[in-house]
Amino acid sequence: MAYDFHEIEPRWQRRWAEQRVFEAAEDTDRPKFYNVCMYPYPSGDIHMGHVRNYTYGDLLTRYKMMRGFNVLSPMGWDSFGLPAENAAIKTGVHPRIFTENQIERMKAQIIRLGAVYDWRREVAVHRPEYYRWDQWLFLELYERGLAYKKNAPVNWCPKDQTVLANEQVIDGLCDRCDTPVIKRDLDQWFFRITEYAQRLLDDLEGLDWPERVLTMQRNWIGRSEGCQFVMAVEGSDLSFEVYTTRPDTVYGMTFAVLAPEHPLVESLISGSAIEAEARAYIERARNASEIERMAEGEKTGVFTGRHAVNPVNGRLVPIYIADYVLMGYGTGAIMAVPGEDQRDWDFATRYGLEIIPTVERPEGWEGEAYTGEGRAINSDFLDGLDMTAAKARIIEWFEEKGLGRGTVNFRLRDWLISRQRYWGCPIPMITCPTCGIVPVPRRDLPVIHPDVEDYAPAGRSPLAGVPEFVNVECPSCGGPAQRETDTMDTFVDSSWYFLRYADAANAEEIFDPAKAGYWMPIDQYIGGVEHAVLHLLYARFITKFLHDMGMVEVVEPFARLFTQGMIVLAGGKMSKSKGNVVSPDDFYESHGADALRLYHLFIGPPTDGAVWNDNGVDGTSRFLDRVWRIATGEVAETVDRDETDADRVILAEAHRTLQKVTTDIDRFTFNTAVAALMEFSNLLSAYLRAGGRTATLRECVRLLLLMLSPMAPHLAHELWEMGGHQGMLATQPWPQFDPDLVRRETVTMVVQVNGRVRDRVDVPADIDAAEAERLARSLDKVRPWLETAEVRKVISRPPSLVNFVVA
Ligand code: ANZ
Ligand code: ZN
Repeated sequence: MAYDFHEIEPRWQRRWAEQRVFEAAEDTDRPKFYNVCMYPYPSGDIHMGHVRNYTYGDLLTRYKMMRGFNVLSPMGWDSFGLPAENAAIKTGVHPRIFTENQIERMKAQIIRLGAVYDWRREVAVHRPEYYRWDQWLFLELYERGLAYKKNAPVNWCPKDQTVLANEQVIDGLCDRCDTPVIKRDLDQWFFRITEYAQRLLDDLEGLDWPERVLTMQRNWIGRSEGCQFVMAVEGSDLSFEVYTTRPDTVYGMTFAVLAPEHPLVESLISGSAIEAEARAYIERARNASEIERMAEGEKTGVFTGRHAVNPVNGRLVPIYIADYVLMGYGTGAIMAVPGEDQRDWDFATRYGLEIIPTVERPEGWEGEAYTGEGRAINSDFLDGLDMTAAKARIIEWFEEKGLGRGTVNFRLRDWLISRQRYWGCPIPMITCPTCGIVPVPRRDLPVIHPDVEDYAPAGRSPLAGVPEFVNVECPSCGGPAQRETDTMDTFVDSSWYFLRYADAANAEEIFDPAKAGYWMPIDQYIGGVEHAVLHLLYARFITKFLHDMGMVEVVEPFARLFTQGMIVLAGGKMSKSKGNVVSPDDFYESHGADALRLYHLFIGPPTDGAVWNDNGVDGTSRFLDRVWRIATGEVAETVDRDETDADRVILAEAHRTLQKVTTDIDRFTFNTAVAALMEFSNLLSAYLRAGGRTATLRECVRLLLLMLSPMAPHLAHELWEMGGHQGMLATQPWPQFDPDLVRRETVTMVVQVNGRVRDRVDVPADIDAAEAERLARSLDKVRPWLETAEVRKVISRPPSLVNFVVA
């Protein structure tokens, strides 16, 4: 009987669903395990990147369940966003209908993979029963001063006609359509994430996350300690504050720089001789991206004709306007120290400004700014102090004089959340000519999208074109007022969806804190590294906010994070927009879901990227065929007889494989676990062909199926049932290996120095030469002989002898 995955796979998928094997409830008898794969955008088709992700997640769900955990693994849809809206512009199909269709298709593909979820908890963020809680969250943030509106220059994509977050601008281009991004002034809503900057930094400490991701988060938050002090503009009562991380270099200041957007600039240039030149420069700077402005190399600027006073020595320094200083960071103004800052150096050399070194250089240092450590020079009372001492001393001086103070700065900016789009969560705010900005009362939530005629953006949200939506009564005075027509960034939706899973059907509350309290934190979060900064940071922020509200106990949502490597094809990331998607559907037909899953597990270390190869699935498919033939007795007949050495050897191999597979799964090296199973199935075939014993085969197959259960669940379940085992495989306990069987035979190895025996040690019979030498060198009775002499030669004859020839 052949292995008929066409029939077997859908049948088991139905049984898992019907018997509700993977539906989870709070249960205090077993330890909980909350397992989440980052929810997908419903593009309509899953591709191999998704398959990799869900295969890992599903393996873990099944494995942890067998290990006795109460596992929750839910799934949902990040279903707001541009593609549905763009499709609506093109085809006229309502984004809701378009999106629901995509979800249906994708869900079927995920189920067909054999990935199991508690579907009762499914969330889709475009449904009003979900996004009303986005709106609720917005109101909570607003009432605590953490959501605010301000006019700000924003990144604007002229093609998509929408605002982009800084993170969505890649090298000056829109990350969706590659159009050059320009700057525009708009009234925008922000979330005050900067309020949480220090906590977002501190709490990274206890997380079991890839070091790379932790570093990216730290850099994004960008904490620096420095000093802020006031500089007076000569011949006026104007002044400005500068921020520096190197106050110890203040005697080396030879000019000062204001960002082109700095509020003081207007009064400095207005009516001056350089006004026209300065205005042209400022306009150019405004449209340059921050990345361009921060780029290394050539710096440009305009001299204002005015001077500022260095507070430490009264020296006058010229004030420039230059775009390498950004308004959104520090105070938007700097003291420039070309001796120790490379950007200032570049600028000073270009404009012929003086350079005064204030840190002692190493011998022979020439050219360029010196950014290293050293004693202060040319710095009056700081001279001779090292950098740390000089910083402390000068900050003290500023504070005593009341001219400045030590400060902490963060690179992190507030989160710009408004989008001029239709297919997002409407912001629940109303503007009244008399009362100003008024929140929509909670009883009126959700604010639902009206249907619109025209989705094409025109620099404002399509919602602005629907008078019945826009014109409302002011909730406060009853007069005519207008709704906010912007919608929220989709990162708002994804900043708390994992909390909603805990209580997805709740119509009274965002979630029941007791239920979230049981499941949180997420014990394993799995996703792509492309979300390393934004999604994770926003979700951490909102979790902390909900914690402060008393809604969740934990302060961090994701205790452990795994970021999988990317599947690439023809040199590029697999994605729908690039048109290089390999769909799993064809493989479900040709090889079955189990073979596809196994190939994803086998393709390489999960952290590494992998190049997709259509033929790879043939290999894992052949392996599954072999397992089928072994288990169904097609390889060779077995007999009932007493146990022989050969039987004991294969059983020991089964236990060694079990030990390896267990540790490999625990440390996320699934590829080597699959390799071990393949190796074992080869040994088992050979054993059978040489004449196998029935009871031994049965035990070996039992272990093999238990191990395969999380990896190739359909085939394993079918064979388990055919073998007459009790209960469904998924609910069996994970087997324990027998340490006595696993232990390999040991041999006594002799260690000699110049042919004289110095020690004897028991080693595994299959020890290799390098390991034997390493072990020999480490022995207490051998080490002294090697320390005092030079080892000329090592003769390593594992497992019996190592001889060191010394002189
Ligand atoms: C003088 C100085 C001397 C500086 C020196 C550095 C080295 P981090 O560490 O990233 O916080 N800076 C301050 N505000 C700026 C702005 N809005 N745009 C561009 N640059 C700005 O960087 C802080 C340093 O970056 C500050 O310290 C300032 O230059 C510059 F040897 O002041 B420094
Ligand atoms: Zn009003």
